[in-house]
Order: sequence, then C-alpha cells, then structure tokens
Amino acid sequence: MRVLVTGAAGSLGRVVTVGLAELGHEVVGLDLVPAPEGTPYAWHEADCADADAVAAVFSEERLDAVVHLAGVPEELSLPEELTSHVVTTAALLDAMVAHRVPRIVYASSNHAVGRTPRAAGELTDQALPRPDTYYGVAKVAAEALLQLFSDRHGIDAVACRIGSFLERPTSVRGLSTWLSHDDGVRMVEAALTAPAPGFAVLYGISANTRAWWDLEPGRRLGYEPQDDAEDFADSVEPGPDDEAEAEFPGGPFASARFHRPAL
Ligand code: 15L
Repeated sequence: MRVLVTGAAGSLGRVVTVGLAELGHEVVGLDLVPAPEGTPYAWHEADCADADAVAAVFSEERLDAVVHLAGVPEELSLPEELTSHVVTTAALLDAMVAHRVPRIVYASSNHAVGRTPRAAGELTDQALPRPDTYYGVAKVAAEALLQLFSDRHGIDAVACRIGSFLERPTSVRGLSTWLSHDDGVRMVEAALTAPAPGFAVLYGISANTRAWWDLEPGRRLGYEPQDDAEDFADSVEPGPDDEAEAEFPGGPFASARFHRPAL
C-alpha cells in the first residue's frame, strides 16, 4: 500500500515509517519539520491543520491509506487541542473523500476514556467516551469525526487508543499501559489491512500481563501483540504516585494537576 504517514518525524512516526517500509509498504512522510537526512521516501513539510496544504499533498500523491499520527501528545489549552487533533483529522478526511482514499488509521489515545474509574472493570471498545483532559476531549471528538465520515462516505477508519508507546515501560502504570515499538508497528499494519472494518476502535497496548484494556477488539482486526511489559517488571522502580495513577486508566492525566479553565 502507498501510505501517507503524518507526524512521520515524531516518536511514533519514526518507528512506524520504518516498520511499514520493512513490511513492504510505500511510505510518504508528512511533518511540520523537514525530512531527516537520508530519508529514503517521499516527504512533505506541511501542517495538517492547514486544509489547503493537505489538499496539495493529496493532489501530488497517489495514496491508498493514511496513518494519522500527527498531533501534540500532551495537555494544552482546549482550542489548541482541538486544532491539533480535530482540525487536522478533518483536513485529512476531506482530502480523502475528494481523492477517494478509502482508509485511515488514527492515533487516538487511552485518554479518550482515561477518566473511567478503574473499579468499573476492564475497558472494552464499547466504553463510553470519558476523557481525562482537553487532550482526551479532542481525541473523543476526532474519533466522532472518523465515525461520521465512515457513515457518510464509507471510509474505513480504525481509531487506535494507544497506551504508553515507549521503548520499555518506565513506571508501574506503564506495566499495564505499555505499547512496545514492535507491537506498535503490528497494530498499525493490522489496522491498515483488516478487511472492511468500517469504523472500529482498538486498544493499542502490548500483551501486558497487567493490562487494563481489552485486547479482543484489536485481535478481531488481526492485531496480535507479542510483547509483555512484565518482562521489565523487575527494572521498574515503584513511585510515590503509583496508587493514585492506578485509580483511572489515564493515570497522571486524570489528576488535579491538569485542572484548568477551558477558555
Ligand atoms: C498519550 O496518549 C500521550 O500521547 C502520551 O504523552 C502519554 O501520556 C500516553 O498517552 C500515556 O497514557 O502514557
């Protein structure tokens, strides 16, 4: 497949572009920054929130799918979050409709449901939106937009509610929320190639012994994680916030530290 990867220079993008290329996909990178030296594939320096710039990329490239990883991965103001996650997704979806690109894989986040009390049990793909931050609100809204475009235009859209994408887990919470680099690539590949998913949600974590999220929605799409954070458990030091971070899946994002006016 010829795949446009947004946020190609970011922490997810750097891993996913290499992984997809190794799996035989033709990658087209897009990011706010220039292509890193030696990038072996096409690259566009553009802001996904700029609909004209996005449209220009689609006019230039023949694409089979989009992997939308661009977006600020932390808590900002509500307007900034909406631009970073919702406006960018809208610009891509409009261009996909105009150029008949049938599939998008979206880097959503556990923070879309991060304020669901853990006591409510394991989270499935049927969980109602329950964001923990404005970042989470924007991820919920971006998922809703994907659902709308799937219903209206038949676009296949897989929202991957990613946990903690890191080389290795670094906290006790991470032993539950970790997504390994290799599993991240497996997840994107499955979401890209699953037959006719329509709009679907999966939880982007590894096969962690202490997982808080249901892996079945991902498995139904062909995502079989191979790694387990437990392998690193001995090297993870307990921290003072572990207990508080275990109350809500969003961990630190669900704490009062992030409380602020919306506008
Ligand atoms: C995310 O969605 C964020 O992008 C990242 O910064 C982490 O907070 C991660 O989730 C997590 O929950 O560990």
